[in-house]
Amino acid sequence: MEGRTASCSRKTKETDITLTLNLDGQGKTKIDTGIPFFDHMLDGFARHGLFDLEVSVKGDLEVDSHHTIEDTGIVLGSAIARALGDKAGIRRYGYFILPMDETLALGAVDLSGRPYLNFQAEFTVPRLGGMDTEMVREFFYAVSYSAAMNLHLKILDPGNNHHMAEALFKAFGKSLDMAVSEEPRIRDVWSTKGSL
Ligand SMILES: [Mn+2]
Repeated sequence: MEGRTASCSRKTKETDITLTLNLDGQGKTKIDTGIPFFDHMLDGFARHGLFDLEVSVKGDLEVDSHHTIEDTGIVLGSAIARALGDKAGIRRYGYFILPMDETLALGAVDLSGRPYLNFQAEFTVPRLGGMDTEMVREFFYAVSYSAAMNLHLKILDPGNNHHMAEALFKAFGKSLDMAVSEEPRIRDVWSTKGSL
């Protein structure tokens, strides 16, 4: 299936990342970041956004999870921007309220070209598997500025920390899926400025 696809790679002394994203996929994933919990989060994002996502990361996990997760966010944001191109004919805005048992998460996206993250979630454990919970925010911050998107993520009802992290990744996937989807009534870019 043809689709809006981008492949990006990035190599530094801290991480070596290759990533392929198809915005018009079917939720197929092949993810190996070296952090199984982070793989689980990226899988939830792609599977529920109906994106095809392949990610391979060799990061300095002997230090901690920081560089691996932040840099994966940078590369994912770049791939989103590249796959979107000039953003003609897309909805631009997307939102979702995602329940996960007791937990309720809100996601809202504007593919505005202006990076901004509003993140409100308070974790009560320092780590989930091999992923530091403070890296959930850092990941989405990296995605937001790298893709130049306005991203709001908020836990409306807190609960289990695994549920909160997973609900945020899935809410982001569902919101982004709506924002990148095609609006047949719009032929050009949906902005009074004429560009996004
Ligand atoms: Mn889970």
